[in-house]
Amino acid sequence: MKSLKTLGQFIIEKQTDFPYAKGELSRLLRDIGIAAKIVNREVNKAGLVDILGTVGDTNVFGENQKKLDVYADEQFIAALKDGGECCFVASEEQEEGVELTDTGISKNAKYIVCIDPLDGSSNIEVNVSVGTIFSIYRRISQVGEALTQQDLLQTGLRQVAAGYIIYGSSTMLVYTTGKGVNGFTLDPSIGEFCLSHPNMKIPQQGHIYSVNEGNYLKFPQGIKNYIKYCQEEDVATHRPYTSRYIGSMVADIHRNLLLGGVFIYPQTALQPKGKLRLMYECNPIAFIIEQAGGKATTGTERILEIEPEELHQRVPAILGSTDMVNKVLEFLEKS
Ligand code: P6P
Repeated sequence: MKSLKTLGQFIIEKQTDFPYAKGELSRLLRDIGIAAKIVNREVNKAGLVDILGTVGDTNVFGENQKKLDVYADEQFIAALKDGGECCFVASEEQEEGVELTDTGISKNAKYIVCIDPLDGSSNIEVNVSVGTIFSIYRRISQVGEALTQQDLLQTGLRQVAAGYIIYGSSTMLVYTTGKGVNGFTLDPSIGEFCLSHPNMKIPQQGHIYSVNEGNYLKFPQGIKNYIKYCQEEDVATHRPYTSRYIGSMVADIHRNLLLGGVFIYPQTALQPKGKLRLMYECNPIAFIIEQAGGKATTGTERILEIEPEELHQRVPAILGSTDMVNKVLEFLEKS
């Protein structure tokens, strides 16, 4: 009988990876896992009108019905506040971010969390997998000092941990602390995330390309040429390239991580910086992909090396199997 290893046990076991750690990062990851279970419960109920009602209604408990992404944002912020290890949360749902140091137990907290609490939430009403993406930094300023822009706008290389939760046919938490990528599947019968995908590695080559081809006419010529290459390659080598695009970044990335593939959200004429956010979509996913042996670039620079200029900035993204990302770069360079 294979032994069951829960997320909590795994985090404690891996604490030795950080000789100076005093357990704060372990507790922070635990807090994220707790919020993920709470959000998972509500995401799985979404659509059951008699329980959740629609936005603006009051639910059976008489509470005003919130949009699920607002609900998720509140749950993650509450869990981070109660856990006491996080001093600031930058969230897709919060224009300015939330400082937690004024709440007693967090005043000595040294971690900053950037989070997209429910990415792809527009897919909920059509029952498509959605996700949470998180990125963790250590504050640069001293505990007790005021937080600075330097604390909040660190390059992706300075992440101490990053991960995502995918609320799909099963709910999984996938994360890295820079020592590889591990995946945990929620076992609802015991309410625990259990290690199901140890040491995840993305295949060097794949045959899945993920891009919103509805934007094709607005793509840079190199991206258009790459898409045509995938289709022609199909005929020449009879190795079918498959276009798979869910419109939920976590779901597309998770599939490509397991099977191999490349996810592309380039700049377009209408979105010159692309659509995806650097701090809480591209940096954490880039950390995961690189730790799994893949590559993550904007098309001109490594995503993890970008010097952020503002909390919600957008960047173009080409992420996934190294050979496929390099092929996209080849077409971009040629054009
Ligand atoms: P489009 C969801 O809104 C999201 O931020 C990502 O999860 C997803 O990959 C992307 O946008 C989809 O964008 O323009 O293709 O609908």
